[in-house]
Amino acid sequence: MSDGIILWGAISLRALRVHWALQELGLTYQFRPIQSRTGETLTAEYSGHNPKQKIPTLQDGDFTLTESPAIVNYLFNNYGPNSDADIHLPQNAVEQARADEWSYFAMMELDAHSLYLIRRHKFLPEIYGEAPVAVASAAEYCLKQINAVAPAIADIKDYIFGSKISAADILLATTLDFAERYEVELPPSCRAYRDRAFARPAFLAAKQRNEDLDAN
Ligand SMILES: N[C@@H](CCC(=O)N[C@@H](CS)C(=O)NCC(=O)O)C(=O)O
Repeated sequence: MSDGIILWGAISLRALRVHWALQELGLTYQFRPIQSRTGETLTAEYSGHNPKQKIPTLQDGDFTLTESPAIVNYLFNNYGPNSDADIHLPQNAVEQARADEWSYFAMMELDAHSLYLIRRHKFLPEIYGEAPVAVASAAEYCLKQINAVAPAIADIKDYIFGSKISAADILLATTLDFAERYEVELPPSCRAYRDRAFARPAFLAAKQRNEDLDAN
């Protein structure tokens, strides 16, 4: 018996990515507003859904999926083709490759290599320990990577594929915002791109739901 779509994960930027995809697609979903570092990801029930004990996790009927970029792409690819949503799905191998290039850049070069390290060792030292040299190096690396793509982002008219937002835009815009939160200064083109994406009604609805701890 399917319960429809259930999203586990509140407050976190990575859960916000999934809320945003769901809102862009106009999908109805239940929300389990559990947070990291509260013990809520450690329960037997949640560990059964996500043994990594992290948020977000998506349940779609009997299908359970973790990793925010995988979830965002699944939602676009599974529900996008038959929806009225104003979104872009890659139309051929070249477009898919371009989407992958931006997505892996955001997830690997920014999120995993540098931003998560800054997050853990500068903003959560009581849990992960202080590592000032690693933090400074990660911030420098992150800024170098962002500056390298700033001209390409300046050439983006609205979104990566034109006037319609794609899954890759959700990953890129949220990760650029992540960088600014962690004190990596965004070039003007990146800030403008992030601000444009974050002004979308679907983003604003997603942000509100991500922060609604009384929800279900
Ligand atoms: N690669 C994962 C990372 C998930 C992740 O690290 N989530 C954080 C919140 S943003 C978390 O659950 N942290 C709790 C912990 O590390 O114990 C994704 O993108 O979904």
